[in-house]
Amino acid sequence: MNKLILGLVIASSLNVSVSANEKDKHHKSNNHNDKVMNFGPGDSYRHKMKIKPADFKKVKNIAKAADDLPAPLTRNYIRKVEIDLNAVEVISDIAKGISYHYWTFNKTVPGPFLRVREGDTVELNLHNDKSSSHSHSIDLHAVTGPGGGAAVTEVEAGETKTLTFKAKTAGLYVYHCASGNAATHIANGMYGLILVEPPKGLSKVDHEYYVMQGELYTHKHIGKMGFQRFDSKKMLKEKPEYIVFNGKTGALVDKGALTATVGDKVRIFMGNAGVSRISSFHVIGEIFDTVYPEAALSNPVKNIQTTLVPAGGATMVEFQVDYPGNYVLVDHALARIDRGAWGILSVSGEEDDALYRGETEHKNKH
Ligand SMILES: [Cu+2]
Repeated sequence: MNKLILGLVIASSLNVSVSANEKDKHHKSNNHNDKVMNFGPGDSYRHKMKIKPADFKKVKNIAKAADDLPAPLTRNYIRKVEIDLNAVEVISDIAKGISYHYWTFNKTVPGPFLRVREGDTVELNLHNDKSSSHSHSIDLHAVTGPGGGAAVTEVEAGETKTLTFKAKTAGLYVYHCASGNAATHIANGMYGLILVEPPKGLSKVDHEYYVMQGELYTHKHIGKMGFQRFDSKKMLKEKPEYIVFNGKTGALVDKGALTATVGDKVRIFMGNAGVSRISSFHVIGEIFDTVYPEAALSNPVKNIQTTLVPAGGATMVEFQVDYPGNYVLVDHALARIDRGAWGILSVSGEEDDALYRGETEHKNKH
């Protein structure tokens, strides 16, 4: 395949036109006089939005709750599943006093956890809210076909389109907006996970949780108060100001913490939206009994400390909790916890001295 054809195929799979008209339509507020080149298909990363925060809906808490996901499927047959997703741009807080123009599926980051069975036919209706400043689309990594669905779901503000696909392969997959510039749409919050359960389902556990790592590229440095604009140059340099679990700093702390009781089996569906950083997922004070590397459900491995989650990938981890206390979920590239990449699993129950105990020097003298 020559270079030109390859470029067009990529552009069409991202469902973005390379024509000047189309670019103008999607990026009315961009400054196209800048002569800086970029080499990707479709719209430029040089995204200079000038929005009025007052024009968008406010969302009090952008974070998707870690326990907000559908229960395991109980049926043993395939069926047609209908899913409605809304692309909605909102204003919400990265941290107290630091607000941002998030682009979302259904007003949370990550978007809804989708759960279907291998062999199901999925009819996905994507609606773009009339207030949106951009067109949006969806690419589900569970889909086999051009753009993972993005080629048929590019929706302008106020529009709805339907993608029908067969969930042919069990696994845990990332979905995200793929409208040009795709990295920009992901960085602004348009991502989530879809689980395609194998025919026999997953093993029974006491708790399932939904966690996704993502990055925020704000124009001012981390901690700067006030409304923060998206900074496309920082994104190109792969230098996020915030790296967070479930959309914002502190999303999985205090009331957002994951919970369990000693003896419980816990499963975490963990995805990484990126757009740049690979996550080294770890729970401090725990060993994963079972990890499904890169979320390949057929190839579990045992007794893992830290597992990689690629940008645009996922993993599934399972472990029994044996001792009460707070266990910290992290990206073990640990400087990132200061950018927000951490959460808490709070375990209640009986202490087991044989498993873990602390003794002070004072105690030892008696
Ligand atoms: Cu989008």
